[in-house]
Amino acid sequence: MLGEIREKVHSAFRLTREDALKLFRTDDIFTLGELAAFSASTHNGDRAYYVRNIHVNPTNICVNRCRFCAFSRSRGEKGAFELTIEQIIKNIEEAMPVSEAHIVGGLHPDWPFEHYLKMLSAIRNEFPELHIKAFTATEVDYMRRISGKGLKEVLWRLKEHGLGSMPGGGAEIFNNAVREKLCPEKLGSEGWLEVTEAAHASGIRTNATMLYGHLESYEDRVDHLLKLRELQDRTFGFQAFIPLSYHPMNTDIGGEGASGIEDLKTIAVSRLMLDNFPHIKAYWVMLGEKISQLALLFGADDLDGTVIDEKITYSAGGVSRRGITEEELVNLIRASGRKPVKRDSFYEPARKWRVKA
Ligand code: V47
Repeated sequence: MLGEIREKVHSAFRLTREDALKLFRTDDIFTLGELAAFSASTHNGDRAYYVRNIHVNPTNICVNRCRFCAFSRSRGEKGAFELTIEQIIKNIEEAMPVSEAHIVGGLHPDWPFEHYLKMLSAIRNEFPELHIKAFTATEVDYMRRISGKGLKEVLWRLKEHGLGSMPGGGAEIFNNAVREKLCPEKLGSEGWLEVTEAAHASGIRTNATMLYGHLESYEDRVDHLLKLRELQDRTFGFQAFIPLSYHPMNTDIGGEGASGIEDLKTIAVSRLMLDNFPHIKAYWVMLGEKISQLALLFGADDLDGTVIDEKITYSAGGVSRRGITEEELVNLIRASGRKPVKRDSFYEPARKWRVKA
């Protein structure tokens, strides 16, 4: 049944919407995995990447109330927190040696644009060699609104103050009818794509995500992938795509979340459809270590990294540990038959780097 698709994959022909739907609907998970693994090998050989990183969530106070999010709080609500810049620096200091800080948080009602710039400058001054991957397209759009500045200027100022690249969050699912049910106040899909395209035009590389396993259909997932593929054809600014497996606990929409088979299928179809994306990431915090390891045989080539203290997944019932050692990541990768490569934030093999004395 997948014979025609196999031929296309082996001759590097672009897959269509119908192909993607067929792949999502197949029960032949082994053939799907084999095709995705073949595709991954054409992009990355037998390499599987990881990075020494820390995730920092500066605040969970957010003006939006996304119905899939168990992390956000209103100002003054029980469990609300906001880190000072000094606390952020201390958290990074304690995590050293890491080469990357991944920073995303809520849309704080009181922080001015200058606060984000100060945060970046302070981190850059303290850790000159650290790569700062910060702020989703949703946060950047919020900065544009609170500052009254143009998108280009916001991006330029972030870059000037130390932003190295942007993570892929906030994309959720692009179908606006589903998005309206999930996160009515959030930046719409056109806005997310606009900010991302502007970031690429400003020389800022980004990732892209897709939240799946909630109210969306296979058609919605395919549509999401096609929109990303189209944008990447124009900009080539995306580095990695990360399918995010929805965690239902403590959320308004509830539900069950995706099964392990759905997780593997989504990784595999993403690898096959996003032929212009260099990397597909299996984010172990959301998938769990075991499914992430299997994902390396289903088209993924990156496990993210040591992570340390991410709070978004844990708020929604994530059961993976709060961090993983480099040795454990290497062992997970080796046991899958892939070759572990410690990378920097642009997927170059990590070089030795110094911690400020
Ligand atoms: O945008 C929120 C998702 C995202 C839930 O770019 C949830 O390298 C599952 O984007 N269940 C933030 N997901 C995380 C993110 C990310 C993670 C790792 C690597 C990168 C990267 C980006 O988390 C949000 C949203 O889509 N999220 N709540 C939940 N209940």
